[in-house]
Amino acid sequence: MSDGNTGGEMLDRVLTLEIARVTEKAAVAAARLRGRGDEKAADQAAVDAMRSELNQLAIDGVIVIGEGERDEAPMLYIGESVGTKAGPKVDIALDPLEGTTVCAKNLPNSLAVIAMAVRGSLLNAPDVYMEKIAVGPGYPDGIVNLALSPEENLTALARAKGVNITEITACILDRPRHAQLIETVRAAGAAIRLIGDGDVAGVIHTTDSEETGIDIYMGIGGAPEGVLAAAALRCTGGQMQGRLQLNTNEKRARAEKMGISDPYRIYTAEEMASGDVIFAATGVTDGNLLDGVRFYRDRVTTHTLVMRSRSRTIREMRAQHYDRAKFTA
Ligand code: VTB
Repeated sequence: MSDGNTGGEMLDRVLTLEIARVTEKAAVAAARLRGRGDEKAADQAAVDAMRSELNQLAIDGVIVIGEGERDEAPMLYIGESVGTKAGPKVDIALDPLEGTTVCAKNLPNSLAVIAMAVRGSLLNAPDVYMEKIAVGPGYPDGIVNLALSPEENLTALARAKGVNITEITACILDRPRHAQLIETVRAAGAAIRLIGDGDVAGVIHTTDSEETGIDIYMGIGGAPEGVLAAAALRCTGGQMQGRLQLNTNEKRARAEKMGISDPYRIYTAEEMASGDVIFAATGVTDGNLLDGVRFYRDRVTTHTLVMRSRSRTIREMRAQHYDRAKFTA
């Protein structure tokens, strides 16, 4: 698995183009069920489409972050093998429909997402919560740190950006568990963009703060989404930390089975997704970074972001697909 560069194990660069089909298919399937108030149906459609496309890829893949543990998810479960096997051994993290609720309500920023890395490079995180903090590229190392208070992080960020803290905007999931955090951030003087769902998009938004208006992502969301966001950040630059919320014996035991011995460990983006990582996301509903799927009389259009950590290439792909569903069904 070489693309001609030297040093470290690498993924075949062709995968950076092939991977787009996987999220495109999932996004189109979910988008057909956009705004219908049925989260399960939209999610299932995305899962089916992603799985069938993934199984056509020339990879020997194992799902590390997927739809759940084997007994709770019939498809794309953790440990499932995917791909034709005739290709490189890779770890896969995916979320066929990140932001199921926003998709069901047809609100912004639901995505179909996947990340791929050399086998053994993605953190095997249990499906628990993770506390996260992330900023975009261009700041000194260690500018944000989960061991510090939200005020300290915001102050350090404002100083590094050369602005007053009142010019900083934090993105936070709108949840009752964040009441204290929200109060603290506002008291410190920063503004907040509250989002209903979709913290992978929230983290990615920090990487292009001029475009999105978001400087920092803070708060507690899903751990699987944390690993996906870390994979994205490895490709764009930026810094992220995550700490699993292992607050019961049961959760600690589950984590231990997955090889996590220190329940309080703070992980950097590099520790959650190391080595050569490829990341792709296709918009399902319209969002700040990606347009959603559009349906026309005879075609469907998709908007996809494909990134690779090793080369730091960020590609935006707009595709037109002939709408077979309408003409051959
Ligand atoms: C976040 C968000 C997801 O779960 O991770 C969130 O990014 C966390 O869980 O889109 P709660 O909904 O329980 O707060 C989602 O909303 C759904 O997976």
